[in-house]
Amino acid sequence: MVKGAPKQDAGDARLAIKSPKNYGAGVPGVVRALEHAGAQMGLVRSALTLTAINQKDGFDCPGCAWPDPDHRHIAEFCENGAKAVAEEATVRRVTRDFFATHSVADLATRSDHWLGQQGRLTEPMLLREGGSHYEPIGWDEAFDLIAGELRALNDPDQAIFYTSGRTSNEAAFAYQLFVRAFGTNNLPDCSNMCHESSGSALGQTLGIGKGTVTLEDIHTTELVIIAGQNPGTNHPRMLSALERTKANGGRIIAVNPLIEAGLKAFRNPQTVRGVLRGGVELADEYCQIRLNGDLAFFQGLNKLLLEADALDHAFIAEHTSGFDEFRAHLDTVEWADIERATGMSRADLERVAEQVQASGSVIVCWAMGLTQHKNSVPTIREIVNFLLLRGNMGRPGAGACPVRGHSNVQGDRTVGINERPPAALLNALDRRFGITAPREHGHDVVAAIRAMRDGQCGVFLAVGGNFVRATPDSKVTEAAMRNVGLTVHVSTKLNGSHAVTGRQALILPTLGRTEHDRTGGREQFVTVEDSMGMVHASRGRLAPATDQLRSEVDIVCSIAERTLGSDLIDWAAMRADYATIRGHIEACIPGFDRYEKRVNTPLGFALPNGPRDSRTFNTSTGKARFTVNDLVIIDVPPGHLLLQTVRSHDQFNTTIYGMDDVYRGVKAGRRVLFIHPDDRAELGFADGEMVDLISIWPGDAGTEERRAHAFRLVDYATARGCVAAYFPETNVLVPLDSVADESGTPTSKSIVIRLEPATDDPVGWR
Ligand SMILES: Nc1nc2c(c(=O)[nH]1)N[C@H]1C(S)=C(S)[C@@H](COP(=O)(O)OP(=O)(O)OC[C@H]3O[C@@H](n4cnc5c(=O)[nH]c(N)nc54)[C@H](O)[C@@H]3O)O[C@H]1N2
Ligand SMILES: Nc1nc2c(c(=O)[nH]1)N[C@H]1C(S)=C(S)[C@@H](COP(=O)(O)OP(=O)(O)OC[C@H]3O[C@@H](n4cnc5c(=O)[nH]c(N)nc54)[C@H](O)[C@@H]3O)O[C@H]1N2
Ligand SMILES: [Mo]
Repeated sequence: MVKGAPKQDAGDARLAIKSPKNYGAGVPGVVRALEHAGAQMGLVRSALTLTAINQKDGFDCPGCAWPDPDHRHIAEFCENGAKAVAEEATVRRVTRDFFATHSVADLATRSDHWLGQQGRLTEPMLLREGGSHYEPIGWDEAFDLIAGELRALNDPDQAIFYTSGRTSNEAAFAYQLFVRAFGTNNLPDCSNMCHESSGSALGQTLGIGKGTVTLEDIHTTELVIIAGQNPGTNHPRMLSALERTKANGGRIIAVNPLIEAGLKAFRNPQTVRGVLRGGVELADEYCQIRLNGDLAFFQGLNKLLLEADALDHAFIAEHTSGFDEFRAHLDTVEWADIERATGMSRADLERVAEQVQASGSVIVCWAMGLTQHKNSVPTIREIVNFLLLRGNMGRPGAGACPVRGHSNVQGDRTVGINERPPAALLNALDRRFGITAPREHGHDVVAAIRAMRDGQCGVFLAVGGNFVRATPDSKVTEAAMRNVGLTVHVSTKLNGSHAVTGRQALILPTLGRTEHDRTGGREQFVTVEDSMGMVHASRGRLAPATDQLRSEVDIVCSIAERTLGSDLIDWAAMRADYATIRGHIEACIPGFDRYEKRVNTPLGFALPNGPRDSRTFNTSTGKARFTVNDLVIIDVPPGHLLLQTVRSHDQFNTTIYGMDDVYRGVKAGRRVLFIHPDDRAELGFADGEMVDLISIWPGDAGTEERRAHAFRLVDYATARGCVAAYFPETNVLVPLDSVADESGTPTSKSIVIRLEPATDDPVGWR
């Protein structure tokens, strides 16, 4: 073990590497999930909990945002959904005694894995200015403290209000209403680090910042291209949908620098075939593209489709604008550049183009592999060009499918969590509540960190998430957070952000998705929107972790009431009955007509989607827009590599469930760097050697270097020149200023690094 590593990370001393798997899910997956659930919840409670997840009128799985099929299997639950539930339904508790024992300084040395393992938060805790430990505080006192600090600010823009995407529609609407009535649009959210690039690109080109397909479209399409996504780990239920695609005769093309087990094959634990016969092959074609090569990939395909005149001319004429400029631009893109950027040959792309031409309907799915680069917005616009060329928009089995992350991240944006709100929303809020919502745009995540760093933030409040760990440039961000007057976290579990605080800090423990919500003495439910725009109800079924917990709606409305009073907005009514909030949403946001009634059906309802429903495009030209996107190839100096930061199979973002990444063959450790054996040999390292990762970034005062210590090299099937390691350990390497053009998303999937033999320096360990 490397000197200075915190004892909780001793797991890395036992790190073992095996061969990666070549299929996803399957029986071992379920067995592992049950083991994990059993350890957290005890076996009886885990069986009950996992059954509760399967009920149509049960709670929405707090795992990912992939939609539920209409006909669920009795026993359908995915391994990682089970882990997410077990993490929340754990019987372990963090009590006031725990905080008396562990100082904040002590907590700051602990890993997120260790912090999460301590269990559920149980009562509000306050860290006083100059204090060393969190102490218990009553709810009323805590609300008064927040209200007092907010009212004492010179300017509402000195407060920042973060949201993570598990928050319900009801809590999110109340929250953004409070923040705007208070006077700011400083509403950064996890989306800024996630699908913001998709929202920007799709908004400009299609007039809606969301995907345009249904689950049925996935089942019936003739071809799905899955680019920059690892569904086997991050959206396991998508594999059952892809199994149906294949059963219906559809084909799958994977575009990914890593060979991912869950894209190659699927062993469905719920079918005899899956258990006994080795499962279904998924990807018919696996394009092992270079990191950041996707803009070139789609431009190459588009050139080939244009050359072959394999176009839907009628669709282009009737429904699109900008085709001629787009076509003229593609003539200037050179094949040599496409081959260099993708690491693929023209012949490889021709094979893909043939399959596209042979397919009457095509869907492109993508996730973080496409959204977290400097040129992510142009890349996704080029995907739109690709779909438009053959009219793959607004008809069965065709369209764009950004696969969202957090279970309600899409719903949060729909109901107003947006630092750049549309005028229509603000006008609607003004009319209904008699407020004057601010028009000036607020801070996104990166701007929020800059504001804190520069001493412009007095109060930081987060509803969910783990801001300090999820964000880039960990050291800069930690210092920024310490520069704030009061930091407040509404959380279910302890995490790294509770240990890196402002001068005063509050932890407010809240109910999770799985728990009964009897706020105001009545049975409450909440609503959420999945990745495909379906809105449905979620009802918790488990007894709350303690009777001290309050719901997010309760906490948000109580803070609002103390801060603003109730003259204009009746916060108490919203808190007493969430249907009141749904009434407000219906009045202010299009598509929620008869909300209360429609959401109380087993499948919920679909929000309107112009491109999908009627080929209507609410863009500047009133049509779907072809765009011109410049191909710029990242300059990786000799001796350097391009690093992407990914999730292991045992984590949900910053929540680390365990230390294994079974599909990639990693056991009992996380500090690994997946590298192509030829790159490793060329750089003069041995397989298994320990290295430091040093990122380089052209800052204002010359090249900045950032170092992450002690990673073990693992030979792996990754594209040449492209390496991978897990986040959040590598967030220290991502420069704050390295963001995607237009969307501002940190470039967590393309960081230029070099390797050095590991130094013994403990700085940088977590
Ligand atoms: N179990 C579990 N489920 C989750 C999460 C979790 O942490 N754990 N997180 C949730 C959240 S918030 C999100 S946003 C999603 C994330 O879901 P994913 O986007 O699948 O997550 P990542 O692990 O970031 O994987 C990125 C994938 O893109 C590939 N990739 C990276 N760069 C490129 C590139 O330049 N081009 C191409 N073509 N491919 C590239 C990587 O090799 C990898 O397969 O999952 C959600 N679901
Ligand atoms: N380098 C790198 N950085 C990344 C990414 C990457 O791929 N690479 N991915 C980015 C992406 S896609 C995302 S979405 C962000 C994620 O950023 P966040 O959403 O901020 O982070 P999470 O780790 O999902 O948040 C976990 C915490 O949420 C709290 N929590 C869980 N459930 C609830 C609940 O029901 N209510 C409340 N109030 N709190 C709850 C728990 O306290 C838990 O510790 O990270 C981003 N950061
Ligand atoms: Mo995400």
